[in-house]
Amino acid sequence: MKALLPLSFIFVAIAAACGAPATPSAAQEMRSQAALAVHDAWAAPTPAGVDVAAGYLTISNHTGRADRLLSATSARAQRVEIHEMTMNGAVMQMRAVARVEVPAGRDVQLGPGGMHLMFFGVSEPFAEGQTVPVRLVFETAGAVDVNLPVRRRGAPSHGHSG
Ligand SMILES: [Cu+2]
Repeated sequence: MKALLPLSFIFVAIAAACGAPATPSAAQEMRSQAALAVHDAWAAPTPAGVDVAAGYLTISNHTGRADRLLSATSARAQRVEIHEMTMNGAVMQMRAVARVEVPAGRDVQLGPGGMHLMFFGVSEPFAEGQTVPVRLVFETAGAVDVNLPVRRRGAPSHGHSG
């Protein structure tokens, strides 16, 4: 993703120089259609003394083929797991999943009450206003780096006992 940035700047610079509105060019449009996009990413702030945190994001698969999210890592945590909330009777439980299927042409949401990223070994609490860097590793797309802004949500965040 980072390697694409200079090209974007050039497009914007050219558009600005020509007095044209800075809309995506056809070339950019094609490129984004052939990529895996991550958006609506965020992480919940963590209270002091809590060393686990949850992160959320949506993956849009604009490629023509299915992909899989295999793992995630972050410099802000010792490890990151992909979790899923499930109902066991009336009790909501969480379990780690080995992968997340991302079908072609579909959006897969990791959101509160469903799948999420779980950060373990968070030494410095996630504070509002910070961004948490996360590297997602997909089977086909490879590594995708995203930044999760830390912000609050209306609903209570779920806890973790261990
Ligand atoms: Cu969890």
